Amino acid sequence: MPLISDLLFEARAVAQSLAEYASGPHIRLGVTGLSRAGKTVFITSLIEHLTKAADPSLRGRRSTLPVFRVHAEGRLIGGRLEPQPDDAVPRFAYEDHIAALTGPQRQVEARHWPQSTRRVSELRIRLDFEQKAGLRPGRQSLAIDIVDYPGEWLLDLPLLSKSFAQWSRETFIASASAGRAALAAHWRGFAINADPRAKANEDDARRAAELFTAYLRACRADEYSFSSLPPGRFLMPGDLEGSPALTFVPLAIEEGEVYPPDSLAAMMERRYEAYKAHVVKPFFRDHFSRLDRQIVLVDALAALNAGPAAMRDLEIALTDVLTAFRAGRGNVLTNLFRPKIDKILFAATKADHLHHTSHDRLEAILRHLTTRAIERVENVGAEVDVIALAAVRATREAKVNGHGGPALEAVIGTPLDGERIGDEIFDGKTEAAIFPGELPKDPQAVFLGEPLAMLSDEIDYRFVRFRPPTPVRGKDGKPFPPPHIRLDRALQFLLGDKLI
Ligand SMILES: Nc1nc2c(ncn2[C@@H]2O[C@H](COP(=O)(O)OP(=O)(O)OP(=O)(O)O)[C@@H](O)[C@H]2O)c(=O)[nH]1
Ligand SMILES: [Mg+2]
Repeated sequence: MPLISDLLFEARAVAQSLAEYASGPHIRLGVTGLSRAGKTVFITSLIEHLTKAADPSLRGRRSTLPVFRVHAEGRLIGGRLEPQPDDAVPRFAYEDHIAALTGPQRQVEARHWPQSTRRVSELRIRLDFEQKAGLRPGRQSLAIDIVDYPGEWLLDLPLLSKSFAQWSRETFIASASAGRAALAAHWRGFAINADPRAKANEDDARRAAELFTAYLRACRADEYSFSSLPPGRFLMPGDLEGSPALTFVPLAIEEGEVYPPDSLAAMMERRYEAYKAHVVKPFFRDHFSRLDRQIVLVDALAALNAGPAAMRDLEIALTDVLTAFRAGRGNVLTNLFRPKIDKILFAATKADHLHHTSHDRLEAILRHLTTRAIERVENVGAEVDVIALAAVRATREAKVNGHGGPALEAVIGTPLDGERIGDEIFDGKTEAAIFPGELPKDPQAVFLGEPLAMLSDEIDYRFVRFRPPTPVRGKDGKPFPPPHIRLDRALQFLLGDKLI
């Protein structure tokens, strides 16, 4: 039987749809990805390009979105921000983020990447455009609601169909894998000694949750870069920071066994079920179910750098993500929400760390991952594509003479303060030529053998983080939209068919 809260949601959803219908054509675009994947930078750059693409003061510059047809065909009249329709959701802080990326005028040294974000946010942009001749001619407009939400929350969906015992068992098995066992040792040591039948005690529960969260956090660190680490709120708590809703851990219990109501096992199970009912479900119902299009940003370079175990884990995470998109199409969640997403783009971000000769290879690696994930999920029910992009290009390319050897393909940028290669430590002010090395031709190679850093004998793979590019400003001091790689292709896939 549907819950009253679900019925209320239905009623609200109908009212919302009517309101949206009244405001003309619109689309809800979800932007997600695990922490640091590049969501904030992507949305900021996208808005910067869409609001300035047709700006008359920037006319005369070569189009920076040649593959985005509505713009390339000269039909884009303009893009402007509008108040978003959801008063209860924080607004995406676009102005703060673009100010961070460019820095104040004449203070280019102040430019920096935007702050990490921790919760859902939203922004509406309206595009005015000329319809294509032959169709209903004349001016048209499309409202695009962009929703930024943590990918960690998406990976919680499989929990809804798992009992506490089943989730516990799977979490223990995953934590015993070769890549994770050492990171899990502390928590497992504690968990093995915890008696599920013992009387529940809040101090023990809190201590166990701290150890479990420390294990998840260690798995996420750069050198391991694991992706599949539910429950999502343990790493990305949003509004639940410090809340007792996050004080539960998996326990070594038997499926079907009954534990006394005041036992540790019963308390943990209650909290696990509460997490599903009061955290996971509302997120899917209130945010996810309303999306029309989705881009999933993936920091594939971080996983490549960390090695095959991280790549295999990324594949599991992508499979779970795809399962979420398919949800409602004939499984337990049918009553909860019906996703309407008809296009999903998986995007490997930060492609500017690589020379362009490797961009297609990065795309091929992500395609390989998603194809395998799609095979497992079967029938995603949406068109899926894959891209390698840089929303903000922080490097340029050059050939640099090797010492006596052939010229090497390098990328040039300003490494962040404190980044290092070997003994060299960068100061955040000086440009450097970095030889990123080539990605392997065969995408399968990255799932086997050594971390990418060891794949190439001739050049070792080098990965440093760069500062944002120095902004170029027009005569009026306004910064031009930042350089990018394939952002226009992403826009065409996600929005192109709504702008003809
Ligand atoms: N070179 C380069 N670096 C990027 C790009 N996009 C993101 N980054 C780097 O990745 C970091 C994280 O980007 P964000 O956009 O903040 O990532 P996020 O997914 O919003 O991260 P959270 O808010 O922490 O979940 C930035 O601080 C940059 O260092 C890009 O296009 N090029
Ligand atoms: Mg962010």
